[in-house]
Amino acid sequence: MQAGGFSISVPKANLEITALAPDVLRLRIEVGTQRTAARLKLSTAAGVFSLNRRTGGWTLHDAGGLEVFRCTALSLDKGRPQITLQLMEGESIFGLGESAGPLNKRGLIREFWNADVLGQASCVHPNLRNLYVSIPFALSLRDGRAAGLFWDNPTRQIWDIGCTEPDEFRLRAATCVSDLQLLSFVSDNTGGGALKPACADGSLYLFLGPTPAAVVARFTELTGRIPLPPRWALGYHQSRYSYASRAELERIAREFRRRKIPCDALHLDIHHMDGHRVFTFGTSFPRPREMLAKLAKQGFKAVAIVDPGVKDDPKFGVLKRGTAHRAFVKAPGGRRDFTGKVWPGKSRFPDFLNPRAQRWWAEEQAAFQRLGLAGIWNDMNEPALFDTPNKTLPDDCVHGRGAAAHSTVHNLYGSAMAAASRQGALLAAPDTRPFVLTRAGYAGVQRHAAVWTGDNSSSWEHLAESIPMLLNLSLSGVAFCGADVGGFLDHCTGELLTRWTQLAAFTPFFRNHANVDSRRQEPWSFGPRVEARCRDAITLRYQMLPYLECLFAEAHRTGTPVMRPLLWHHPNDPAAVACDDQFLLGESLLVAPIVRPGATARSVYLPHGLWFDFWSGGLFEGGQHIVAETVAEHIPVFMRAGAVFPTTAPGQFLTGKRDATVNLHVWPHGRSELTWQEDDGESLGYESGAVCARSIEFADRGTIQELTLGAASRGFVNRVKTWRIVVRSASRNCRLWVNGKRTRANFDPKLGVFMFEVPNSLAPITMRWQ
Ligand code: MIG
Repeated sequence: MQAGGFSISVPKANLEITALAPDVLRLRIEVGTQRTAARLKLSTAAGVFSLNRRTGGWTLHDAGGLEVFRCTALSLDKGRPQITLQLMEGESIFGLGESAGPLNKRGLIREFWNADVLGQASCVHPNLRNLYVSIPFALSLRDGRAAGLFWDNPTRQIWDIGCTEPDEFRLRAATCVSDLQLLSFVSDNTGGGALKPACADGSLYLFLGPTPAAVVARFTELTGRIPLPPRWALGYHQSRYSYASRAELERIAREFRRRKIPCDALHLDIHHMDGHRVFTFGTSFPRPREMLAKLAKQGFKAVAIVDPGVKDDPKFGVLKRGTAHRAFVKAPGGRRDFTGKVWPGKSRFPDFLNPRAQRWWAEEQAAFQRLGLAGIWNDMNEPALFDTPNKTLPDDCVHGRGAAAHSTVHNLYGSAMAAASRQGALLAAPDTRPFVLTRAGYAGVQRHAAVWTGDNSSSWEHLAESIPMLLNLSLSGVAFCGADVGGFLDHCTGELLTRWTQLAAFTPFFRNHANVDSRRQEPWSFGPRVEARCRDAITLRYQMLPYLECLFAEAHRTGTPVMRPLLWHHPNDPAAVACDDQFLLGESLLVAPIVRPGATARSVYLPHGLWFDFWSGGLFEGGQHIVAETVAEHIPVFMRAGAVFPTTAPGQFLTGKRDATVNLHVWPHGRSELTWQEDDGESLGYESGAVCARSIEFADRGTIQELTLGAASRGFVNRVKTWRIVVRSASRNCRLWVNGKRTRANFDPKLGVFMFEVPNSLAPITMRWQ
C-alpha cells in the first residue's frame, strides 16, 4: 500500500498522521494552530484511524472493526504534549524497556528518565518509577490481540498506566522534539526493513499487530535489531568490582580452568585504571598487553569498564585531546566545558550527541582496545554524577554546539556512548564483531550494545524480579540482556548463587558480578557442592550453545526475543499471559526458576499442549498448573512436545575449534520448526550472507515421525560433519529411512532414546522412522 496521511490542528497543536505501512501509523504532534484541509479518516489495509478535530481525540480500529486504541484527549499544555488513552477491559501493558515490578505494567506509574538508581535509592524497589534505560514502548494485549505504541520522544516522559484512573493511560512528555536535528547516531539504523528508522523526533507510532511478534517486528524495524554478538559473548562471564591486580585476575583465570568451570570472559572493573583515568591501566596491572595475550591463550576474553567522565587533569592525554576536539558537554551558557564529580574526581563529559566527539572517542577507545581487549563495558552513562543536585548533568548543559539542552537529550546519552563504543571497537578490529555492554540506553540501544540491569542485590526478591525485568527488556527490542548473577549489592549465599546461576544459564547475557564490599561470589566461593551445581548449570549453557546461536540469529533477523514471556507464543491463554515467574527460551524450552530459599517444589503453569520434564522425561498435559518437585542440582525446566533442541559437546570456552558433531534432540508427540544458523561466530561476514542457514522441521504423525533439514544456504562452509539425532522418550527401536534409504539406528532402553547419526550435507536431508 502507498503511504497516506493528513495534517490537522487540534487544541494548540498541529497533528500530522501518516500511514507508514498498513499496520504502522505515525503521529507527529507539533506546536501551532495552522489550519489545513482536514480529512478526518485514514484507512489502510489493516485499519482505520479517525480523528475528532475538536478534542484531538482519535480512534484506531483494525480491519475487522475492533477498536484497538481510543485516545480521548490529545493536547499541548505549555508545550508539553499529553495523550490520554482508554484502557480497555482485560487489557494488559507490557514492554517499557527496563522497569522494576511486575511484567504487566497496568496499574503503575512509570517514568522515562535514565538514572543511576543506586545514586538515588538504596536499592531497586518494585515501585521505583525509572531505572537506567528508557524505552517508551508499550505492547498492549487484550483477548489475545496485540497492538503497540512507541512514543519516540527522548525527553522526560511520565506514563500513568491506569494508576490514577483505572481505565486511563495518560502519557506526558516534557516537550515536543520535532525540530531536533542533531541526532545523527540514531539514524544509522540496521533494522533493514521498509520503514524509515526512528530518530527520536517526537513521533508517536501505533502498531496494529495483531500478534506480539508482529508488533515487535515493526518496533524493531524502526529502532533496529541486535547485531550478532561474537560467539564467546554467549558464554559465561565472570566479573567483580574489582579484580584489582594482574595477579588476582590471573588467579581467577587459573581457577576456572583448574576447576573445569567453563568461562569465556573476565571483566575489569574500575580498579584497573590509573587513578580512574579512562583508557588507562594502573601500576597494579603491569604490562597489560602481555597479560591480555596470556589470558587469550587460556581462552579468556577481557572486557574493560569505560565510564564517560574524563579526569580534569591538564596533563592527561585523553583530556587534552578531547579539549582540542571541542568534544565535551558545555556548561549552561555554552561557553565553558561543564565539570562535575565522578570516580576520577573533577571530570568533563564527552558530548556523545556530537558526531565529531563520537569519532574522537572511538579513536581513543580503539587505541586502548588494541592492547588486546575484546569488549567494552559502558557504566555510569546515564550519565551519573556525584555532586549535582539531580545526580546527572544539569538540565541546561549544552550539547551539539548549542543545538540541545541536556534535559532534551538526557535519555539519549547512554545509547550515544554505546554507539561511539561500537564504532571504537570496529576501528580497532574492523572485521570482528564488537562486544559492548551498557547500563544506560534509549529505544534502539540494542543496535550498539547488550544491556545489563545495573545494581541489583543479592536477595531472593531481586532474583525473582530479574525475570519480568529481562522479559520486558526483551519485548522492547533488547534481546541481548541479563542481570548480575548472584546479585551485585549485599552478600550472596551458596543457595542463592546456585539458584541464580541455574536461572541465568537460560538468559541471553550470563555474567556473575558483585560489589566491592560484597563477599566473594565466584562459583567456588561457597564450597564444593555449590561449585558442582554452578558448574553443571554453566556446562549446560555451553551444551545448548547451538540452540542459543539459532535464537540470536532469529533475534537479529526478526527482532524476536531470545528470552520470551509465555504470552509470546500463547497470547490467547490468560494464565500464560499472567505468568511472570517463568519464561521461554525460544519456543520450546520452558524455564520455571526456583526463587525461594529452601524450596524443593513450585507451581508451574504449562501452556496448552504437551510438555516433557527436561530432566526426568515425564510427560505432562498443558493448560494447567502442576506442582514441579525439584532438587538442589537443577531447577524445573520443560520441553515442548515436538521440539528439536540442538546441543553440542561443551568446551571450557567458545573461541577456536568446535566439535564437528551436533546433537538434535527430538521430543515426540508434536511438531516444530527451527531455523538453524551457523556462522564463523566472530567476523561481520554474516552481514553479507556468510552464514549456513536451513530449516529444521519435525513432525510426529502418530505412527511415523519425520525430521527434515532443508537445503542449506552456502554462504559459510559449515563445521557440522555429523548430525546425531537423539529421539527422546522412545520405547523401542524403529525402522529408519534417511533420504529414502533404510538405515540402522540404536535404541538405548535405559535412557529411553532412539539414536542415529547422519553425515551432513548441504542438500536437504529427510529422516523418517516408524
Ligand atoms: O558507582 O564500577 O553498576 O556494575 O561495579 C558504582 C563500579 C559504579 C556501578 C555499576 C557496577 C560497577 C560499579 N559501578
